[in-house]
Amino acid sequence: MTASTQSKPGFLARLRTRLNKGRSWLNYDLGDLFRGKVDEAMLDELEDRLLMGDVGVEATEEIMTTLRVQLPRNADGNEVRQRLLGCVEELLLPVQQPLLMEQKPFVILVVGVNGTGKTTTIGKLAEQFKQQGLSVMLAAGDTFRAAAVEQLQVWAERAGVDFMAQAAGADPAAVAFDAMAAAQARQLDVLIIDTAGRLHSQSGLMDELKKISRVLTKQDPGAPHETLLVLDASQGQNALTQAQQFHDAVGVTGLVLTKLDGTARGGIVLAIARRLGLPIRFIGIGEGAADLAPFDAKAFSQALLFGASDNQP
Ligand SMILES: Nc1nc2c(ncn2[C@@H]2O[C@H](COP(=O)(O)OP(=O)(O)O)[C@@H](O)[C@H]2O)c(=O)[nH]1
Ligand SMILES: [Mg+2]
Repeated sequence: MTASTQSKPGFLARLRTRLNKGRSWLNYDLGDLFRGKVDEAMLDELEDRLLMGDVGVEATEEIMTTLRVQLPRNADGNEVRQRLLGCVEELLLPVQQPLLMEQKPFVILVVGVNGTGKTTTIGKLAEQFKQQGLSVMLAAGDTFRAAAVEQLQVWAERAGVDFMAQAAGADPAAVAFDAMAAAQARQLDVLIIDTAGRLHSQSGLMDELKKISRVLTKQDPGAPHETLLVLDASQGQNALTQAQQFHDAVGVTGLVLTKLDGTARGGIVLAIARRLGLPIRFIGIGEGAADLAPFDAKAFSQALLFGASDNQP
């Protein structure tokens, strides 16, 4: 059982128009460069613009080294653009690893800072999994904010999936324990557990997430099968810092990058891929249930460099 099929054509069209707010990164930031002469100065300028586009030092260096080696003498702007697309694809392909859900129930623990889109992503996944014929339960592990429980319940009802919650202020590990027991008893396919993004202290939050994880492992040695970190791509370098903190504390196994429709800096995805090397499972490009899809490295590279323009290779 795979988490989802390839992204649908409608999603790709929306990705192209929404990524970097409809103006492709290339046309917006790099376009004029490729109309001029290709020389050292031009390549230096390209390097600067990649850095300004949040691509990060490591990914930029890798791209520029490859470009300089590959570019033939007398290359024109179009040639540079094509090679750049190849470099971007090469950087992103290793992190294109769809979620495989082979255990039952397959337990997904969703973590991340407040407001990055955890609850919304869980709701979208619930709808999509349900449409694929899977049985799903959502567990309200964010007991810190009362509204968080209701928000998740609305998604569960809309998707028509099982829902498990306790009173606000309850121990999230107890919620996870009960949900796991119920999902096992009902022989459900997938259990997705929401968590808080902020507590009184950062170390308190990490301890709580570790405790939830331990409780699940006691019930099923393989669980959680996926610890999914949700990052808001519009937060740029901050997203990278968060990823490092969560990964060190709880051992992230996959990423969701949200709000790619709300940033002019889609280049952060390259920095994340290069720096963390963690699988990017899904990307989010809006608030609706259909605005989430498995990460497709080639489609994403095309959208990043060419946007909605007709000028595609
Ligand atoms: N534009 C956009 N908004 C999103 C996306 N994902 C989530 N949101 C919005 O971000 C806000 C915070 O989301 P929420 O799921 O409550 O975040 P949480 O605190 O991590 O659970 C909500 O208003 C969501 O609708 C996305 O991919 N694009
Ligand atoms: Mg939430």
